[in-house]
Amino acid sequence: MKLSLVLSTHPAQFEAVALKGDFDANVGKIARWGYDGVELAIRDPALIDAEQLVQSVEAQGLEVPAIGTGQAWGEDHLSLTSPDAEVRAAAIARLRSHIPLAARLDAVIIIGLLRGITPAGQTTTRSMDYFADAMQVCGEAAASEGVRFAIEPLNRYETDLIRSAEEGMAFLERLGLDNVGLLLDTFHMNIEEPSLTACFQACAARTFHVHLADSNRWYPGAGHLDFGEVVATLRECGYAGWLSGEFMPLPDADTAGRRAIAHMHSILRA
Ligand code: LER
Ligand code: MN
Repeated sequence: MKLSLVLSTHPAQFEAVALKGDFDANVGKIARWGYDGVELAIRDPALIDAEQLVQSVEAQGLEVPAIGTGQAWGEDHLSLTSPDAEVRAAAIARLRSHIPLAARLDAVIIIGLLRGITPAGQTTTRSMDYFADAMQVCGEAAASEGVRFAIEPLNRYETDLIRSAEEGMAFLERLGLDNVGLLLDTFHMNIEEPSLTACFQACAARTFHVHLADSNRWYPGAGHLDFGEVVATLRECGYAGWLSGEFMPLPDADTAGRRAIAHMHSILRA
C-alpha cells in the first residue's frame, strides 16, 4: 500500500485538507516528507493548467492516485441530485470534465459531496434515482477512457445519500458498472460502521481507494482508531491500493502531515 496526502489546487472551505496555499511548495513538502503521492482536490478542471500541474507533480516524483470533486458542491453548489435539472446537468458535466486528467494520471475520481443532500420536498428515493442516472452516464463515459469512480459513504452529518458501506455496496449492485467502486474513509466509518474490520472485509472486492483520518479527524495517531488493525485488515483483504491522508491541519498543517506519515510508516514497515 502506498501513502498520499490530499491537496487542494485552489483555496476551498473544506476543513479536512491539511495543506493550503502555494501548490508547488506544498507538492514539494509532501514529497520531502516521504509520501508516494498527492491526491488532488479540484473544484473545476477548467480552472487549472493541467500541463503545469502534471509537470509539478512529476518533478517531485509523486503519483496522483485520486481526484476529489467535492468543491463543486461546496463552492459552486452543484449537485447530482438537485431538483433542478439544469443543476444536475451541470454537475454531470463537471464530473465528466475530470475524466481526461484522471485518464492521464491514472487517478480514480471521487464522488463525495457532489452527490448532494436531499432537499425538502424531494424523496430520498427520487434523489437515489437521480444519483443512479448520473452515475450511469458518467460511469459509461469514463469506462471508455479506462477511468474509475469511487463513491464515498459519508457520515450522517454530511448527507442522507449513502452513509454506510452496505448502502454503497447495494448502490454498486444497482449500477452494475465494473469501473464504479467505493472509497472508504476511516473518519466516516468510525461514525457509521459497527466495525471497521467487518466493513473493510465486506467491501474488499470493490474498494478502489481509502481515506485516513483518526476518530477526531486529526492525523492518524492523534485519536483512538487502531491503524495497525486497519492496515492488517486491508492486507488480509488483498488491498494493494492507496491510503490517502485527509485530515484537519491541526495542531498545524506541517505537523499533521509529518506525524501522519511517521505513524503510518511505523505500522507499514513494522
Ligand atoms: C471527502 O473525502 C470527505 O470525506 C467528506 O467529508 C467531504 O466530501
Ligand atoms: Mn474522505
